[in-house]
Amino acid sequence: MQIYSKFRYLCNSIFAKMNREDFPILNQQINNRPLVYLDNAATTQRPTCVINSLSEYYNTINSNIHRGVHHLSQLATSKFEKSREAVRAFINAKSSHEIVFTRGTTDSINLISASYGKRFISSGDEIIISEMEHHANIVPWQFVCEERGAKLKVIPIDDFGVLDLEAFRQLISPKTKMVAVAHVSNTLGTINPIKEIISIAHQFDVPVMIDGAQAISHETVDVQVLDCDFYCFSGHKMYAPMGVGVLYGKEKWLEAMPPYQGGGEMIKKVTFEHTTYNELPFKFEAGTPSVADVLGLKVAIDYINSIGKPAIAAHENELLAYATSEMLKIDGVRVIGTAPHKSAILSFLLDGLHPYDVGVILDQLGIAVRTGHHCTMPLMDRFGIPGTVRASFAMYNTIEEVDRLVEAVRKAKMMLS
Ligand code: C6P
Repeated sequence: MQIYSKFRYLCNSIFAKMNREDFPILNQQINNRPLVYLDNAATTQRPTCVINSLSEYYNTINSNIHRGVHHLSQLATSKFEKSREAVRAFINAKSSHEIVFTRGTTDSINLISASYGKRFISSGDEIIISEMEHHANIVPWQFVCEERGAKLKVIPIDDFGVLDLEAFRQLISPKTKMVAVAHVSNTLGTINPIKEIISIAHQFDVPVMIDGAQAISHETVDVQVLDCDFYCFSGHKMYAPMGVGVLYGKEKWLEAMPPYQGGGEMIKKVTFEHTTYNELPFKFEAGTPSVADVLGLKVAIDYINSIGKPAIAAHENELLAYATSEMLKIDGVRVIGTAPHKSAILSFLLDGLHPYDVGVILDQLGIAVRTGHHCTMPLMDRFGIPGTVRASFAMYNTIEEVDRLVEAVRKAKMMLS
């Protein structure tokens, strides 16, 4: 508390409490204690307006889209396309044709890697990722490498969890056909210098795909300013329903890439001899999408905009700074991920204790954190650790909850040592 004035503490609490009222799930007891939900990097909770939008859709609109002349189908279609426009504006894409709805980040990256790989990657080519990538931004590229005879190259990181840009400059070459990196690391919280990475890659005419899963609810994302070629994210990490994600792609790439899946909606004309494909973005949206979730995504975007991303980020940064300084006061705590530019993620270990055991005690005390490798096994190998305990913050978390976390970690240490 010394470095946090009472005034800042109070302001932080008021901001979180105003938001908390919108999230009914937070108002419950887990193991006889008020829930402290600090697993927001895995999935955020949904505000009432998003939850209500789902039942409203099924109660009053439910219909398939782009198919019917009847009223409900037209209503659903028009709302679906309004969501696309809301996403376009949210990330400032040039055109709504560049917004493809998917099931989530994993689905978006698989779409890009399979489709781009088929058209643009051949034997001897190279794909660059980083040492801090989530499995969703490793394995799909390994598939491509295996299929096309290409090679995966990895940008190393330093002990703070910062990308080695010099090493990146050395890795990129005329053989490079794609650079795919996270905007924010889900395990370390590092905010990567993606604008610089994109600019370096573009000097070699190499496109860049950004995995924005952990950035989208914290960072202001402007795909035109970034000049990224692809940007992927999931709705469920930004207060929207599970089951919807976004792939942004520059029109020139999406036009040049072949469809990912075949089926209804992605075609223009089908005969047994030959099929032609629909225009963007429908070429990449085969089959019936999760309409209710897509509509819910717009409600979540409106909700975030009504609070303001900069205000949300400022609040979370305050929580992160406070949590980090309080946690480091505990003997034997080691923070994994100490980059100067970090988002709302605090990964740590307690000397000699397995993260899983710590997580179980925290759960008994009503605190939800994630433990383990966080789908970043190569990163765990880099640090020579089995996993971490990860607390991740959102707009509704309070300083008091950080105090509860720190107190619980002290208790876990006492019980397990
Ligand atoms: N990370 C976490 O607890 P999906 O599952 O498709 O919505 O998102 C995958 C994904 C891709 N990239 C990054 C950087 C991510 O953090 C995630 C999801 C969650 O860290 C669940 S493993």
